[in-house]
Amino acid sequence: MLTSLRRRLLAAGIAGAMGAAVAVAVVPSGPAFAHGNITSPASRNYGCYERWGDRFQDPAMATEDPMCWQAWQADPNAMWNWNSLFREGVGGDHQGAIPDGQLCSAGLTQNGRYAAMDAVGNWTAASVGNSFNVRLFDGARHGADYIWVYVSRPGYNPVTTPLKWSDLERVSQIGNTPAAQWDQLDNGVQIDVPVQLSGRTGRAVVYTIWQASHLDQSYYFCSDVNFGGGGTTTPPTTPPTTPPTTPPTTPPTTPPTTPPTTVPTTPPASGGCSATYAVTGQWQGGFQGDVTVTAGSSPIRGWTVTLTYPSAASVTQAWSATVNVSGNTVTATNVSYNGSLAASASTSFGFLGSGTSSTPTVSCSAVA
Ligand SMILES: [Cu+2]
Repeated sequence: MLTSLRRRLLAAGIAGAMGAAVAVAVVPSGPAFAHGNITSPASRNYGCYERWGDRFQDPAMATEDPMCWQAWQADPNAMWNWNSLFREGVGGDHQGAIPDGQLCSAGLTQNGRYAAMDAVGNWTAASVGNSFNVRLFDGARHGADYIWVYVSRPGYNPVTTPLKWSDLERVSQIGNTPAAQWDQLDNGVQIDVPVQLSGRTGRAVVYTIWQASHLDQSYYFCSDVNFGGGGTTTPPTTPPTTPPTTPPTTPPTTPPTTPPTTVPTTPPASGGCSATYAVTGQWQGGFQGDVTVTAGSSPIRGWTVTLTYPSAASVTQAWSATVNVSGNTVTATNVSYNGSLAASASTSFGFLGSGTSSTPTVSCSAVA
């Protein structure tokens, strides 16, 4: 079941050195992954994720939203990892770190994953008035040392011209704001930065720098707007959905197209563990599976969950577990931080599969 989607994901490097081998290991790569984006007016990659994530291979996008189409073709990881458009160690010298023409990719950060955001053309633009809010969603609850909002100057045309620092004027900012002071959501926090302009019409780019209160981590976002385009910014209908903030890599999250299905395991051996499996998202060509692992009546020091599918399985990404695929079987073993569970305590892991989800049988074995 090596679908074209999987080949494309592989080509794009989403799963590292997975190759075409039958057995794969996807290991979380570090604790400092990043979590946030401008959800309104949506940044280029967040907007492409939000509008097309559940049908990213739909050729209608090529005509309806061509800049998103080119972005998905260039590297779908720019959308799946919509929350990781950042650089580290910039030391506040944003202009020194990011050359003109590369502002929207944060200077080709993450090995150029977001390069398509710099492409010049007719990006879908949000209609805004001269007063609007820039909404930053922070799924990791980093909070901000500061948030700077720039708007491109009158006369700059993003449809025809690469964006340079000299095109930008800083129009709003907030200072040190811990996450506790942001709006609290189930899956993170968000904050609105008000912008007040006058006399603006037509297209512009809103450029936001979020200096997260986490390491020296700076995020850079291009949002396309159309002033006077008939109203104020429409906030997203729902806050973005992300998995818990602990996964080092965040998978695509899309609304499930079918109700999640939960499969209980056969009763655990005494003192062992049990696991439940649920499909929490499904889209053309792939799905997200989440598994909850629960210790039995005594504490455990580690666990292995085995999912056996009716046909060959394919996993493109996983978090909070070390996942191996062999034929029809997906084997997931705890990582260092979630192996030890008190009696009856639970933890969870997740993964992205390619193809269509089918119902596996689930078993759990514990290290006592
Ligand atoms: Cu982060």
